[in-house]
Amino acid sequence: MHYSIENLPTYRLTDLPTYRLTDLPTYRTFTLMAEAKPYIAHFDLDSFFVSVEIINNPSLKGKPVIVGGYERGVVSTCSYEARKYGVHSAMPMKKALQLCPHAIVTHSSSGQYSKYSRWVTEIIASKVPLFEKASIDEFYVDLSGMDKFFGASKYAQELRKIITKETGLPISGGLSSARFISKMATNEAKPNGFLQVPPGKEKEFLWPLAVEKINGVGKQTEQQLKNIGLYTIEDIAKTPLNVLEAYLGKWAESLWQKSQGIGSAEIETNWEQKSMSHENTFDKDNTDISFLQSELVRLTEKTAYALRQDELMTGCVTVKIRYSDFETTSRQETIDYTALDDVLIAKVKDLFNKSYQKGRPVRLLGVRFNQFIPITMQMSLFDNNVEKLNLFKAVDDIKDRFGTKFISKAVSSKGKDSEHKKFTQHNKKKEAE
Ligand code: TTP
Ligand code: MG
Ligand code: MG
Repeated sequence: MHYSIENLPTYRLTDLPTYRLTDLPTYRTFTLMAEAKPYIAHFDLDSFFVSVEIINNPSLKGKPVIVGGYERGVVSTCSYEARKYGVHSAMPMKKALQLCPHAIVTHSSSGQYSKYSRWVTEIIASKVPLFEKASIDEFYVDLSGMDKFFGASKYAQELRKIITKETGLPISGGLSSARFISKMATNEAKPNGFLQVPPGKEKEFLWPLAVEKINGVGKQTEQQLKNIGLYTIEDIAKTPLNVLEAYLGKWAESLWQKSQGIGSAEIETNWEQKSMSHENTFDKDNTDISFLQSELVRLTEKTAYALRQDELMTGCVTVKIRYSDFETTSRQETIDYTALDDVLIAKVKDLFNKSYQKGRPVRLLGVRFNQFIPITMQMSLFDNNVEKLNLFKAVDDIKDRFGTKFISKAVSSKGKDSEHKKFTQHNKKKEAE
């Protein structure tokens, strides 16, 4: 039988027993003989927000496009054409437009990004048994058990093709024995490429690369490393660990290990099941709507605070109501990924209004979030959400110091319309040129 990714049965993660070659008791004996290594693939959509914008407006294809906030905002992402001018994510918009004055600035509702993100997730879930959604546009896939049948590299590449064919989004990928190497391979392969680092070739791939290419090496560490003359990953690998420790402290060991090509091959499989919730049973059963609503706000703020503490956004909200006779209803809806109190409070109130039977005394209310992904700062640009998120985080810091009791928030979106107008004008001018 010829297997191809097209004729595989479709199955869901949850339908399958979880297996992994490394979990099997016989594995250790097997490794001694065959040096079997895990096959971890990493995939990341290319210039994700821009690619979604291009699907909605194909005339943007091939042009320098920036998705970002308004004047005080920053670049969320930009097309590879704009990257040639030095524009990149998180750059102030003003600077980006100085570098690339003819760029087309665009924005969209985060709903589109969440929708496409979920679509890609579903395709991956239907084709592989073990995967992890690592961010809005990024996935780790364990192909260790598969390589015997299909060839892990062929499988990974076919998966990319299917994703692009079905959704229209370009995606790059990397394959190796460790998560961080696969992610770095993806970065090297971008845009629209694939790179395998075969077992045993890890150092060959890593050593010529600049130190800042290692995931987690930020500007500060990069500078520290360069100050002591370490520019490439090979330089790190050839520095004795104790010397590195003297400069970098604790972080030195994992960095040094990475420079040797050693890193985790674990896939987080329970990310789909994770949830956060708060509920409250009242001293006295209650029918007062304004009291119940204020409780919902309190429970939502508490849960959203926990969400932001873990740097997560949620994609699904559940409201639980238990009536005085113990009858319990739960209503759940998927939403665009968010970590914003006001968005979550509105959804929680909406779910409550849809399911509460007026007049019935309530004994307990509960709010639950699940479907988490790491926070993407510049989600949903229309509502100045970066500013809002930063505001909520600032309030969170005060809560950390003084406790949650004394704090309440006020959110303003002042100035949004005039800034919107300015950028619409910027684009109009560009189109006319
Ligand atoms: P990335 O995968 O980091 O970047 P990208 O997909 O735009 O480009 P590529 O992967 O080809 O290098 O982020 C995914 C999306 O997350 C991105 O399209 C927009 C959003 N994002 C922000 O809003 N702010 C940021 O600072 C970053 C890095 C990403
Ligand atoms: Mg991406
Ligand atoms: Mg990404």
